[in-house]
Amino acid sequence: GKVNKPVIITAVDQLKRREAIRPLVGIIMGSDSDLPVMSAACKVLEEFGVPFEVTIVSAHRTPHRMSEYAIQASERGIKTIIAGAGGAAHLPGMVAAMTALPVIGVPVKGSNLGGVDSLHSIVQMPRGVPVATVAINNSTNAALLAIRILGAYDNQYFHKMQEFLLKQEEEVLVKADKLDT
Ligand code: RP5
Repeated sequence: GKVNKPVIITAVDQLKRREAIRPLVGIIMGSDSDLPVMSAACKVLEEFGVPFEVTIVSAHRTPHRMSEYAIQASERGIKTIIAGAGGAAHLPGMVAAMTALPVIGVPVKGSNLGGVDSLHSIVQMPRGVPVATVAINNSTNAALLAIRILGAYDNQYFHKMQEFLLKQEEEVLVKADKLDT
């Protein structure tokens, strides 16, 4: 009889539906359990008005989706990839191995080893394949770094980053002032 083949929706099929966004930053993560940590990066990119996409790509559970994503990211106009993963956090490194785009890794804190496992998995890359690694669970900094990368060739983002830094400094000075009085 006729066997129904499973419909495989590939990462690129899925993302093509969102083509209108023309994302510059791709946020990927190993599992939906990483979303609470990675959503801070989405928030920052939203605030800076950077078009981005976000999806789940797992190095271990969806290796084919991962290679497809990494290989096609640059052709789709992505300029920087932020990859979050916990535990045996191979996603950022494997994606960096398959694209010439800059990859920023976010070590996600799991339950047993406090995120040091993820940190070491992401930061200890071999010579030749760098991953820019931020602090454990600090996807905010991953987004800020991605915006700095965009800002190096796009004045719009460079100026927004300058404004952000001034505002941040001002906020701390106001706090210091309050404490002093
Ligand atoms: C990694 O394993 C994911 O990035 C996640 O941080 C961790 C646990 O994943 P789940 O078992 O919660 O799906 O692949």
